[in-house]
Amino acid sequence: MNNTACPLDCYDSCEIIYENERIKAKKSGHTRGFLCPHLNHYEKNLQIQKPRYNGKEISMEEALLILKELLASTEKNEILHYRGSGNFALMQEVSDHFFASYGATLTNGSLCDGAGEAGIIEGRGSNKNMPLSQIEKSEVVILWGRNPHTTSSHLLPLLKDKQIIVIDPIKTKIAKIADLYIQIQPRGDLELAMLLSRFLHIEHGCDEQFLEEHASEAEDFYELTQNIRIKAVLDKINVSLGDIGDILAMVRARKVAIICGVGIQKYRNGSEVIRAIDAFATNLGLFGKEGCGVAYLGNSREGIESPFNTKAKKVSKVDTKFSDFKTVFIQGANPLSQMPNSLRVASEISSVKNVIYFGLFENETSEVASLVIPAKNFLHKNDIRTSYSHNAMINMLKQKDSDIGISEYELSKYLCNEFGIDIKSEDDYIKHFKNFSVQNIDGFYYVENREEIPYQDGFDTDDNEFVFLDEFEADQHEEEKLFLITSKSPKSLNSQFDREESVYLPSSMGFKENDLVIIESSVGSVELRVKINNDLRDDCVLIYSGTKGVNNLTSSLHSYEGQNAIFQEEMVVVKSI
Ligand SMILES: Nc1nc2c(c(=O)[nH]1)N[C@H]1C(S)=C(S)[C@@H](COP(=O)(O)OP(=O)(O)OC[C@H]3O[C@@H](n4cnc5c(=O)[nH]c(N)nc54)[C@H](O)[C@@H]3O)O[C@H]1N2
Ligand SMILES: Nc1nc2c(c(=O)[nH]1)N[C@H]1C(S)=C(S)[C@@H](COP(=O)(O)OP(=O)(O)OC[C@H]3O[C@@H](n4cnc5c(=O)[nH]c(N)nc54)[C@H](O)[C@@H]3O)O[C@H]1N2
Ligand code: SF4
Ligand SMILES: [Mo]
Repeated sequence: MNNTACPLDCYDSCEIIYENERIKAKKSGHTRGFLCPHLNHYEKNLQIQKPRYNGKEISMEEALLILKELLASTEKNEILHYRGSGNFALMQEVSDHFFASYGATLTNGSLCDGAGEAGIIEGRGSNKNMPLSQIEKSEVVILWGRNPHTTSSHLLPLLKDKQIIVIDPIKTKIAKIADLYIQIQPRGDLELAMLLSRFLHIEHGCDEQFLEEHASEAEDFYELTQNIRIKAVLDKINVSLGDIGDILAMVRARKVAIICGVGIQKYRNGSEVIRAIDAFATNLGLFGKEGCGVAYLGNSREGIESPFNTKAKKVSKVDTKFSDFKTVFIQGANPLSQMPNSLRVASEISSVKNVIYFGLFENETSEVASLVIPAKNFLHKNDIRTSYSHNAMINMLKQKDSDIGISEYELSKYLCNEFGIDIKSEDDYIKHFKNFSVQNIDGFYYVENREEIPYQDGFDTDDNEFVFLDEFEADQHEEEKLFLITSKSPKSLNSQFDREESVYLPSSMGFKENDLVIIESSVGSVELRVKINNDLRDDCVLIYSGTKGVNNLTSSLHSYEGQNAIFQEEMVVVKSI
């Protein structure tokens, strides 16, 4: 069998055929015969070849023995297991099973979508995603802080022949071909969403029957939207009354898909932003109907029970106090680059006695680890995965043997055996996951019992009604500073692959290509060379995720809801050096 799937943390979760030593896209299904550059060049990336301890190369047997000894010589409450999303497949969690059963500490919270998810759950009672098959049936698509050419290219074929609205401070590729583009001021989305609901109400455009059945508090929410001073707010966020009129004219009485990304929720009030967008969708009556809905990052585990023991003490993965631990095992993550406030993280990690890195590639974290254990890549191990944008469950069969690295299962099995903890066979776990899927007439496997059209029977809240925001915090930021946008690069997947090295500035700021500048926030600073990008607003600075030093600038505070990182809360200044 030569079928597998891309393992990366990406909306698309593409299906792959491995043939004649080449990675190819599956022609049928949502993958549609093409992959992105990450997978097209995957095997050219240099993986860590051998384990090492204190800088010296050792064998895998020696590495496992040292790992066992480091764990055995640490008090259990001084061991932390920090797992990231370098590989998004389900078997990656098997190491949680060992560490939780052993008595170590795990992490909770999110560096990614947690604020938005919290807002969605507060409003709807659950985070069921609008699947691709429904987006395909829509007539109008609003891409709200989502950059499909970079982060979900398999959406693009579905957008053909639809009316497109883009709301994004950066004039992205999709913005350039949109029917309507709003170059909104960053963090203006909450107020825009509320004003859209307000004007929809004024124009008698709300779906009254839907509101009566599923959202009886809509009138109170309308009153809340009246607290916004229209002219002052529209001027501030750079949206005109004409824009509001145009959006409403395009969406009224149509099948509308609102596709949101993580950009809109990288702020302390991130949950409120998505909840306000959900409220607008509710006023339009977009839930439970064919071709309508809100797509975000759905819960990829919805409807699947974990076979692993993950009951453990947990600490936040956003502001982790690494120095509370003597031994930290880092898997599939590069916290020294990807966590907020990198200088804090570096100083915390420097006081950990044993830093163990279990990953594929060298990076800031492998550099400081005393024990480095190479993982196997997805072609060399069995796994199975789901997605946060569609409902397929895809088996990931091992394609070939390799002498390099160890799989998460083999490493966990070794540790479980050494410490007397029960662990089932790899096959049993994969079968367990498969049991939550069913084959459709199209031949593909899908997670069972997921609603094709979510919320057809009402919302999942206690009384099945949508719960509107009943208060909100108006945006306040330092007017004299610039917005930091830190979104995803086409060349890297966060800190994997070809990482960016520049800061992108509009030419209106007066810097020239290749100038060396220092970017400062109240948290820290970073020096980078300039690239000019006039798709940016005059008040925006873009530094992609994965750029070394970008998180020197970001704060390790949490979002108010959802324990999420807030990568765009800090404002910045740029100075020549
Ligand atoms: N090539 C590539 N693909 C990836 C990744 C990668 O690193 N590289 N990472 C993967 C991961 S982990 C994730 S979570 C997803 C995320 O994928 P997306 O959800 O697309 O996330 P971002 O690129 O962070 O942001 C998307 C858009 O939000 C806009 N934005 C920023 N701030 C605001 C704002 O205040 N308001 C509005 N309206 N828009 C704003 C940005 O300009 C950007 O165009 O992508 C996945 N796919
Ligand atoms: N400034 C800024 N910071 C951000 C973001 C942002 O947009 N801007 N985005 C945030 C988001 S959305 C996310 S999801 C996080 C992601 O942050 P992380 O979860 O830290 O992800 P990566 O940077 O992709 O690092 C993953 C590491 O996983 C390892 N890896 C890959 N495959 C495997 C495998 O099969 N097994 C093992 N054991 N290891 C493997 C690789 O060596 C790689 O270095 O970053 C967050 N940080
Ligand atoms: S689009 Fe996403 S899932 Fe598909 S190959 Fe690229 S990274 Fe993997
Ligand atoms: Mo993410």
